[in-house]
Amino acid sequence: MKVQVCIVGGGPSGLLLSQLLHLRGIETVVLEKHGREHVLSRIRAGVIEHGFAKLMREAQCGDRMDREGEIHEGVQIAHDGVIDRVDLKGLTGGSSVIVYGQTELTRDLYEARDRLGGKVIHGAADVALHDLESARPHVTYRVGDKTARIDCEYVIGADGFHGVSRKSIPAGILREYERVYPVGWLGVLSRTAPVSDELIYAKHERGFALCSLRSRVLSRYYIQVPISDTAESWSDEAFWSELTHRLPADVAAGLVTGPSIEKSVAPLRSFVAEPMRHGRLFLAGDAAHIVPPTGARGLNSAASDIYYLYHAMLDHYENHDDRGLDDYSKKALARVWKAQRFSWWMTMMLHRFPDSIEYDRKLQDSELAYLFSSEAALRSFAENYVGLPF
Ligand code: RFL
Ligand code: PHB
Repeated sequence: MKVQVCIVGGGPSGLLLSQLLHLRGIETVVLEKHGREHVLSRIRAGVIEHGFAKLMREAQCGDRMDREGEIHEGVQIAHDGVIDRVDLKGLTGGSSVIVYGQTELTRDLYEARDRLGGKVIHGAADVALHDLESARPHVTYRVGDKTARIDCEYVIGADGFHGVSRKSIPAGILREYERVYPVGWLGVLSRTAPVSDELIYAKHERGFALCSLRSRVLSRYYIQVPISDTAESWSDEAFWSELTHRLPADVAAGLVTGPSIEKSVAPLRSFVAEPMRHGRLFLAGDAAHIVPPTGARGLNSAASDIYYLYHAMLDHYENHDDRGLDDYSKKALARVWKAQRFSWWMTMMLHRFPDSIEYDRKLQDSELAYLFSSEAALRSFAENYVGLPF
């Protein structure tokens, strides 16, 4: 098979780029290791920036998001028995975030790919990238016992943190920066009314907790757990009991509990790989960088990569101008590192780390005290949370 752009990974990054390029007449194929239902069963992000939402509309995938997504004009932080609110709208001159699940967004992208007859190959095993430093790279893969080859002009590595694309860049060229946190998030999805209209991030001496939602009848809650814990080691009852402990009493009193529909533990990690380009390979999204979920930046950072890459590809194919491709890594990384900083900062401020000393905990208190006593600090928080400009 011959195609202009071969995209490895059928998560949100890969699908969005494929859809955008297709609409401009640039041919793509997406190679996805898993089946569609598997991809759609991963419960992940819930908070979307307006820049990302705009890109979804440009990809003709925004209708359901605009109908069913909830606009959130503020977020709340519970600490020391009080709840403080960050007025995102007021502090940013009118901006906000959209609460719309990654599962739904990915479903919308798959349906859009179906409508246009986009090529997405599921169950692609043993994906390998070849001749990335030449003008004619190719990708090989296997489905069942059949192997196949795709000749292309560009390869996009959108295959997440555990994918093959980043590992195809020679070790002497790639630099990796990483911080692993000694805690995880246990997440529960339940068909219950959310405890609050707005997200509540809670700092507590027993550990961090987050109250989020997917709709008026679907809640998403998280609690910080030791990294060695598994979802199976937590019964629903134990989860609800621990969450109740970590929320202010008046919030906990309104908590509606119910059976978990999904329960999983996510490790907390900050990671950046540089550069994001090697020859004809361009990395995007979690393949190149990940953040702890505390600042809700992961998927949004993936979206900004796609924005830069999409425009760079358009300039190449429509205007024979390669400056966007040449600048991609530098431009994407500049924004990526800002999301890293914000996610790290929010994570450090709100979690209870097993190795923390009293001094660290006093600093956490003073971070919060400063945040809610300074309009400049609140404005900075809000500006980062709604998403820095692309
Ligand atoms: P994905 O979603 O990991 O998709 C990569 C796809 O590539 C496939 N793949 C391969 N395909 C072919 N060959 C191979 N060798 C392959 N290896 C892997 C995989 O099967 C998969 O389908 O990466 P992508 O598209 O870059 O998207 C990134 C986002 O998924 C991620 O950043 C977010 O989920 C992070 N995140 C959040 N981000 C936000 O912006 N806001 C949030 O509120 C938010 N909450 C979260 C989150 C992530 C979480 N977890 C579980 C890590 C909450 C959680 C709990
Ligand atoms: C979620 O709803 O899954 C969610 C929301 C905000 C975060 C992380 C996850 O910071």
